[in-house]
Amino acid sequence: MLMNHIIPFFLAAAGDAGLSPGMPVRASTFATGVDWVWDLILGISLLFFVLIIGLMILFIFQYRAREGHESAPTPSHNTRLEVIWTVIPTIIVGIIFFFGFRGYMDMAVVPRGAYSINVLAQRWSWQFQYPNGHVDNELHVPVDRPVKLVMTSDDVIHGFYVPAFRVKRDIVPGRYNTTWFEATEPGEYDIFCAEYCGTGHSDMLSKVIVHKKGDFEKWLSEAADLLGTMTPAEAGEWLYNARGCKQCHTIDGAARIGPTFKGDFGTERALKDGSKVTVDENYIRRSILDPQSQIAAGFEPVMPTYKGRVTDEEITMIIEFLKSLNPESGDQ
Ligand code: HEC
Ligand SMILES: [Cu+2]
Repeated sequence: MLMNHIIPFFLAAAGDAGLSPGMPVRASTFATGVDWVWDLILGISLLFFVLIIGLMILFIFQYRAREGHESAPTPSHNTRLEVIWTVIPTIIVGIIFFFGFRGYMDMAVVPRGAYSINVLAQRWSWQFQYPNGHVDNELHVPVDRPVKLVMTSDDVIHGFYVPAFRVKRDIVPGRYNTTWFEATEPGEYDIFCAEYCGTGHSDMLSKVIVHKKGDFEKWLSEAADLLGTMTPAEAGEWLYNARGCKQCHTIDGAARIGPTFKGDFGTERALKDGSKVTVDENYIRRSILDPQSQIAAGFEPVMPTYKGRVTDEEITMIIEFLKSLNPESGDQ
């Protein structure tokens, strides 16, 4: 009765915007339920706000000190009143708990047969790995199908947050956290990191792309051999963007968290321990696989290792891309 008639009735009455017109679009099966609890709590709060402030203002006038009015002795106890103001809030809190817990359980229990995607969060980018091995920095999903995310972090705590889906879950290093959703509207939606994770936190953005029926499979099979359709340097550039290198490095000459790659290849690099190396293929390879072994002077040792996360072929592509940023190196 409650589930099938009363709630839908109130939702319809509240209209699409609900009580809070500023809410993001609703693009997953969770959105309606979450908004309903939100509106319920907001509605109750508004009701009591108006009631309490209204009575307060009324009483200020009605019971103000006046000539010829003696104040009555204050009653010390009123059992009926105290029972009422204990029982009513308890019922209200119980109702809020009921809906909140129901929604929580819905979100916590992944339906059978959900499509599983691995998520790796690292300072300050996202990597989504699909069942066929393709790794992307954007999350592509099919519409109208439950999608399960198995998420872990490489460094600190991050938070996977898609407002349009009303989905938010912490990602903790050293363990897997899962969440799921079912997108209902094809389109593009924002992904934010919802856990302050350092300098680049506010840049830790990505997108969910919800594909129309049938388009997802097409995208996935094309994406799997995307790199094969490019020149090595182009593929390297794609990897540079997709693997999160650009969150710490630049290709325009400005130093960020790490050195810029503009004009870097073939030059001398001073290391923290006082020695010097030439930025060549082997140095780049070693920087990617074992970044702590040679720290560039003037920088902090914060680069994560990419061991096991990029193939030798991909490293070669990245090297080709970095080479192309210094035409003077004579290695073209
Ligand atoms: C969290 C930030 C961060 C990310 C992400 C990152 N790096 Fe780095 N990188 C650094 C820092 C800081 C240094 C300098 C300190 C050092 O040598 O470890 C560095 C150094 C390097 C160097 C040595 C450059 C030189 O001129 O000495 C190379 C090459 C490199 N990174 C490549 C990459 C590639 C390729 C990726 C992506 C696959 C990447 N980095 C991702 C922070 C990062
Ligand atoms: Cu983060």
